[in-house]
Amino acid sequence: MSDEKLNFELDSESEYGADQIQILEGLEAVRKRPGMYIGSTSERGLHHLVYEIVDNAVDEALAGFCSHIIVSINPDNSITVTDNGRGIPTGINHKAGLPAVEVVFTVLHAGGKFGGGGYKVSGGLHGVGASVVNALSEWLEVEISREGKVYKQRYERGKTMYPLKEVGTCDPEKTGTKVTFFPDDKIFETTVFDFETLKVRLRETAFLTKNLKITLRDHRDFPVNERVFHYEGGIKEFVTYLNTGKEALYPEIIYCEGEKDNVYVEVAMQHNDSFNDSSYSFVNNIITPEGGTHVAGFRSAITKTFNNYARDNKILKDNEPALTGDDIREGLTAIISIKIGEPQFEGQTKQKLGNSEARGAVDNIVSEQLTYFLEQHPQTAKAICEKSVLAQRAREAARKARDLTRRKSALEGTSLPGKLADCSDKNPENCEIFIVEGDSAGGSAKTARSRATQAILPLRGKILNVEKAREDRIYGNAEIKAMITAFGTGIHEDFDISKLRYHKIIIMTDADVDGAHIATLMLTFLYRFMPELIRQGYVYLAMPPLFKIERNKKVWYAYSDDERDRILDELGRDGNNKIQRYKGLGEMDAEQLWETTMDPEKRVLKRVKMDDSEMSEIDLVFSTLMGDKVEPRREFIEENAKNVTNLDI
Ligand code: 28G
Repeated sequence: MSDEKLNFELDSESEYGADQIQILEGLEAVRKRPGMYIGSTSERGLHHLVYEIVDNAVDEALAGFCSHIIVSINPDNSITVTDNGRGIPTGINHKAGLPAVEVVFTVLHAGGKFGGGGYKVSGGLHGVGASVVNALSEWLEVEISREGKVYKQRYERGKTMYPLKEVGTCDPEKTGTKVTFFPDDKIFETTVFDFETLKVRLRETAFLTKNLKITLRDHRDFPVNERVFHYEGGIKEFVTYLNTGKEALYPEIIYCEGEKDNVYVEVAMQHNDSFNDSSYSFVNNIITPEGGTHVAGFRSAITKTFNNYARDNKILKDNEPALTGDDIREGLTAIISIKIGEPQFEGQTKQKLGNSEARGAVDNIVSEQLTYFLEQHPQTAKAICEKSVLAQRAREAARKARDLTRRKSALEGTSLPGKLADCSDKNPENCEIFIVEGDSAGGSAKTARSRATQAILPLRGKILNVEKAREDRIYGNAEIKAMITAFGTGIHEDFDISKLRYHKIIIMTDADVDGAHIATLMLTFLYRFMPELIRQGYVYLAMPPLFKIERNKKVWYAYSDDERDRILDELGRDGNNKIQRYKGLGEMDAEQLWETTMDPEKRVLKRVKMDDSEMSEIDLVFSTLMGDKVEPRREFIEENAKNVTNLDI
């Protein structure tokens, strides 16, 4: 990062006053270009402020000194984070000539990777920490309990308001840090925190840090909304959680743990009866959707170990081909979590772990401990190997089916599906495709569309639930094939985003329960086969209106009950209003469909968003909603009924 010069470590020679100036310049740089430090100033960036502060408390937990973190959303939308760690040191740091705590909050990059004995193993998006949060807060207050005393300091937009002061005494046994901050509305697009967003991320953090208790409280609600996350089993419980709603193939969670070459490795896994690979990897508690050397080490270990076991125990005959990684990972839920002192990230997006010692460490630890586990649990070992052999055969059948469709499309001379009404513009950036439920709505949409930039793909009836089908059946499904060929990107390993033919993929279904179900089936398909489309924000839901209101030959459309009521209040609630409730897209003629749902100038689109930190949760949502088990689905819907955002993702 370009602000290296602001790191006081490099400036130990300079005098007190010069440091002060540098500090202000440092935090000013953060305020000038906040995106560089927290990714964005959107809702996502806002929530990152909380994670940065919580991560510091998690570091204190990983160092073995903190067992409980409380995160409170206050009535004014400020956030308070409390930990029961040692308390940030208050003594003067001689390099900076300031109390250590003031250094932590006002010097960019302070509390770096190797400060204060233990190394920083958790760490936020860019590992920048508390000073960035301080710079981007209208005000921030820190209170420290240490050695029987309570200390306090306040900052406004990063500027220290008064020297660290003693504000009271406390039981010397009681130590810890409390930070309250109020995000600056001059910086952020929104300063309203979302309970669900924090909930998902804090639950994940608790799973990844066994024995750490994290409490989340929302004081904007009465009574206070509280969730407590505390998992003695850590990532083992994470796997159990992700497998809710699926049938486990065997009772145990396979668990491997160890340290090699300064890489601390933890892996937990269990197979289920689905066909998906639900594996998630983390480096220093941060999810790595693009994987890297740690994931490579894991895959190499399980492929080797299961093949050896299957051969040694004659589950795989000498003349049969080896199981592939894909075969073994069918229906696998796994968490791969490593902690490493200096993670190096590579690739185009700098998100792929590059440290070669991580590959060796994970491979070694998993190979050794998994081999031992399989010897100790022959029934489970057999169940996994047999499932993998079935997967191998199905994959062979799928390959044949795929080859067949490739040849067939080559014969027909075009790869585009017949039902697709394509647009004429060939620049994907200008183009959008509407995936429309039902032939009649599809017909209206074809008439209504703007031919240059809008393509229509009508789908007949319900699409296949990919959560319950194996690859060979999926490739045989006409609706799914049509979507794959229309998008142009290919799927799985062949997926290439640069070949995407439309930069908006718009799912258009009826605004009722069936429509929502069909939209969920489509999203499930997209998430499992082309998650990158969702991650990069190309997928949208069309929002058809729920009501048409007519009065004196004038027309209004309402997209929710509230909006209908507001319009009626404004018009006056007398006998002159004609209200029509739309039951389906089919009830609108082409002109109405254009005006209400397709016209880029007037329509409402909802972008399907997926934050990296929500990936495992989204996996759970799909498998629970689309899976076989009724009870977890009912519980899930009950828990999330008040929270629509989670259901329509
Ligand atoms: C509540 C919200 C966020 C934290 C600690 C504890 C220590 C610490 C934090 O040290 C490194 C070392 C001295 C400057 C370390 C306490 C060693 C001994 C700590 C937090 C850099 C920082 N005693 N608890 N930092 N120092 N909790 N919670 O931030 O020189 S940060």
